[in-house]
Amino acid sequence: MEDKKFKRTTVTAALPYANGGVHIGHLAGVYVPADIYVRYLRLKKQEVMFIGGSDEHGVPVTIRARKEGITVQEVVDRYHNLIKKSFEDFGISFDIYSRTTSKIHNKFASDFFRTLYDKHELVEKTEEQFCDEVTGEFLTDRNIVGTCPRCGAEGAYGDQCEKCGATLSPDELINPTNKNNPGHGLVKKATKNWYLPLNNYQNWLKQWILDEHKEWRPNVYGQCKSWLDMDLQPRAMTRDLDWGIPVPVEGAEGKVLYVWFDAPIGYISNTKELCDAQPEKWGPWQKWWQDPSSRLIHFIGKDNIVFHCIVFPTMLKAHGDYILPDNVPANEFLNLENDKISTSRNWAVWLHEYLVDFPGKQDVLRYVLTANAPETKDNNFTWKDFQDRNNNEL
Ligand code: B3M
Ligand code: ZN
Repeated sequence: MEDKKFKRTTVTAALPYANGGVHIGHLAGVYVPADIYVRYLRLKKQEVMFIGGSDEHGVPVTIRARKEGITVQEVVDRYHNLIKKSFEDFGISFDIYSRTTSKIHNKFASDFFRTLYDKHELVEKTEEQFCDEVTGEFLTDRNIVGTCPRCGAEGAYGDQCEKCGATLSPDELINPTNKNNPGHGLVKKATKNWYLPLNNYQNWLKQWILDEHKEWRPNVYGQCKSWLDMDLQPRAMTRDLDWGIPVPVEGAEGKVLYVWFDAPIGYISNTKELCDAQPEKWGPWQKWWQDPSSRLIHFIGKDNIVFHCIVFPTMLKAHGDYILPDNVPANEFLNLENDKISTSRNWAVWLHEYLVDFPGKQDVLRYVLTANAPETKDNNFTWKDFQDRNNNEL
């Protein structure tokens, strides 16, 4: 991954949701490979910045708050601090690890939205959306559950059935109801939101990815291709929620920026935070995001491909001042003892617990997760394999 036309590399690692700790699946898929790459560039004396941070908006943190009976702010404070500390103790060498509830980020994301809005790059649309019949709150796809129309499983989400993997829309669910208030019925109400017209960028995306980035990993390229072979639809960049960054437009009271709009901008605002704090070391933030001699690389898990390869680049392109990712290495998933890792089922090896149970053994975990990295297919972590590799290989 080297090229004479680039002078420096801007490396991002997906921002974990601050709704729980970080587990071995996150580490193997994103943070360990990103850290290895960054350390390699530093050893080669290349100019590099490694950006991380917590994703503190979105539905997952609000669900966690309801579950634990605490405020959303308490949730994000708790998990941001936990994640930040465990990355530090584990040795993921971020140059900055900040958060999307920061003031800098709030303003940055808000200004970014306003720029797209002022350039008429966003389309205003009023649509019918599901809301709770009793409380009147609008529900995101994730907060709607019902019976899966494909496999008949109960508890399928409005966007996906976890049992059979089908992609769904809330309209397809049988007996849809509010996930957080299971007794409540749903009704539809009209609401205005602002959409990013991905359809207008489809030809450009096809050329940029399918023609100009054939070197991307097959899993990434393949997923992009299957998206781009269909007709892209405008995607709402605002939501009727009370947790998030307010939409900076008149007539948008009670609406916030879509989490997938604000979170990737977090990479940029975190860069700005670092550059503002140490200008002599890092220079202006624009150097890392707007200078064509900077190479942008996003390390992510496979479930984030569409957002980093299609949605965020379209935002950057529509804005007009930004470079685009040169590569988006995405890994497959790591299973634990042959079962899918799951935060909600608490089936995971949590980094903060590992650090307590195996003091001083950071490198053993790094080694095992690297030797067994889920690069081309889903892989499996077992304690037996961990033990064998430690005893026979290290
Ligand atoms: N927080 C999803 C995830 O943790 C999301 C990534 C944001 S990266 C800008 O998988
Ligand atoms: Zn199903």
